Amino acid sequence: MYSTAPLVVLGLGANLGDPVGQLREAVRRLRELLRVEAISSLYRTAPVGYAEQPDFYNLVCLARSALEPAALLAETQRIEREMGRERSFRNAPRAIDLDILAMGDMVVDAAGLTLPHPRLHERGFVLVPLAEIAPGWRHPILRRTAAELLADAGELERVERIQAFD
Ligand code: PH2
Ligand code: MG
Ligand code: MG
Repeated sequence: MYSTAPLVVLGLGANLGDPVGQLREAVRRLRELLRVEAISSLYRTAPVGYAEQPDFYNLVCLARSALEPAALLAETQRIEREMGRERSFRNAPRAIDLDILAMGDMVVDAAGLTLPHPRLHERGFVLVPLAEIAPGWRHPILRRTAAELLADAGELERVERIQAFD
């Protein structure tokens, strides 16, 4: 048992419909599920991977949860489903995407969930908001902080801060 529930890092993204409204609704639902401790600013970001799609709106959320990784994944997938997420192809546009990026210093390699997220250190839409709210957060495998990962990441996609989220 943890005396304090592990720190969960969640990445949220949307680029269909009313992306900002959907991010607000997703955060509202996350607050029912776990103890949200910090939310980054809202960012508008160029799509990574499949480029022929609208810009994304992204943010990162820090929370505490005693749920096991598989249980938390089931809950985040339920929220995605309830919010009308349709799964088509990898990196496709989406109404809402809730990614578990890390849970404490857990290292998990299971079907459907890899922790920490294998590409988080390459993505501006994760590193910029994460370094904003938790510059000293340390990657459980790379042992580098969010600020160090951002400084070392080289050229990243366009990431534009829009506004404080709440
Ligand atoms: N999510 C992806 C693929 N590409 N690009 C940006 N800018 N933001 C995202 O959230 C994102 C992406 C897969 O989930
Ligand atoms: Mg994603
Ligand atoms: Mg996802």
